[in-house]
Amino acid sequence: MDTSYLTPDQLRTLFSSAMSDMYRSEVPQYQTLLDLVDEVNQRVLADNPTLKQTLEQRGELERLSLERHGAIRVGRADELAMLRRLFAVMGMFPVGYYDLSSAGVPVHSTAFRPVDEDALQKNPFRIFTSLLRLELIQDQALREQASHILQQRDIFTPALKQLIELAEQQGGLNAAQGQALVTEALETFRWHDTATVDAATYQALLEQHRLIADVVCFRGPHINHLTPRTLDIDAVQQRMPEYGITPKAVIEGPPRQQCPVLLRQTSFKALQEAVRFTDGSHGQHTARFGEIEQRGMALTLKGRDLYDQLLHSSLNQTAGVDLDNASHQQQLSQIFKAFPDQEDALREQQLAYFRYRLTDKGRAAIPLSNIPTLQQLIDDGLVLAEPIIYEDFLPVSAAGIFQSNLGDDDKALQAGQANQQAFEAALGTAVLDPFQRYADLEQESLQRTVEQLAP
Ligand code: OOG
Ligand code: NI
Repeated sequence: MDTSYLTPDQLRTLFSSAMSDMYRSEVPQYQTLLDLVDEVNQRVLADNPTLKQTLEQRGELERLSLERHGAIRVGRADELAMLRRLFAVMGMFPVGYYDLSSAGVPVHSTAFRPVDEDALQKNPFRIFTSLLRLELIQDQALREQASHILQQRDIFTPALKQLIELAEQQGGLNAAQGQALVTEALETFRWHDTATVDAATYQALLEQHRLIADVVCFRGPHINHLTPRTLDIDAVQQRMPEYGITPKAVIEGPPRQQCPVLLRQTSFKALQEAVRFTDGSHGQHTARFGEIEQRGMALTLKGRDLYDQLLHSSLNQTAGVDLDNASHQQQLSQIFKAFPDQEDALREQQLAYFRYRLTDKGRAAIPLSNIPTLQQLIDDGLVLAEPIIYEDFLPVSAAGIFQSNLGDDDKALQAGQANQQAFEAALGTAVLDPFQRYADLEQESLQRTVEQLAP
């Protein structure tokens, strides 16, 4: 018997590529999006030899076309808890709490993702995972009905649950078991074109909120999008129509900057797909789409506060106005003039996180008996500060992605309250604090660098 275990990174890579294959065949337009992203990425690389070289050195070139994240929505606490166990086997852990109810979307969420730098480097695949908040359904009878429907289903195959337990007991899975885990996991995330309810029930839930119908009326939490990385999100947004793809109205997140920060995202609008109800009637369901992302620097709490403040003043200025993307970006750029756009300034004002390392000159200077200030080390060219990439999500952007894919006619539910405690109780553990992760990374790199200089 094979007793050598696959690493969680290997399992995650098997999983993400199997999900990608499945989604491409389920949603052909997603393949079209991948083709467009690839064309734009190749053009950016051809125009930017320095960027190409940097990506090559970091080993990122061959991973460029791999998906960076996907998203699912579940309806029950125990479903979320089992997902936590499944994703842990693949080296993905819950980071961050996202309250979408403040934007009228009746879910709260976390991102299951690799945490260590090394694991992120190998494969950063994440799953943005939302839990429906049934308590936000006002109609009591409908709330109870939704809960009852959800109780009837089991989104995990018996074999999957056994393999998760086996992995936990053994501390890993061999190649055959790992392959089986991935195959079984796909059963959870695949699309079902038959609903578990009749057309009238579907309609009633849809009218409460489209998301509720999406979560409650199907046998499983179909993957609702996958998201590759683009090197030029503005170009992809602009060119989608050429490829017969309808983009959402605006790119979410910060405007284009010299020093990109956080996360910019856009998607194509969810497709209308044929579904069959238990009464034999046919209908259409809108849930699945494709998305792209471009990541920048991770911001400190102070930087994030400034980002949130500027974003909200932009949202307030344009409330009730339907801006196209070009006008939106222009307006956003205007407001973001207040956001420093130089690495030095971002570092000196402690707005972003950095990773420190010795330069060649720094290594040649070892041992240094008198260690000057960090700024001096940087000014003298002994130490290099590189931005740390943001690996998480943004609640306002996520709400924008949700909303644009639920149909424009959708009413927001009454805004609810964040309830991280209830989410963590369902999950069975606390979520990790993303800010703490970046702060630790920065601190560790600084300490390592200084120790190297003065051994
Ligand atoms: C998740 C939407 C959020 C993102 O990238 O911010 C998201 C969903 O629609 O289920 O994926
Ligand atoms: Ni997404």
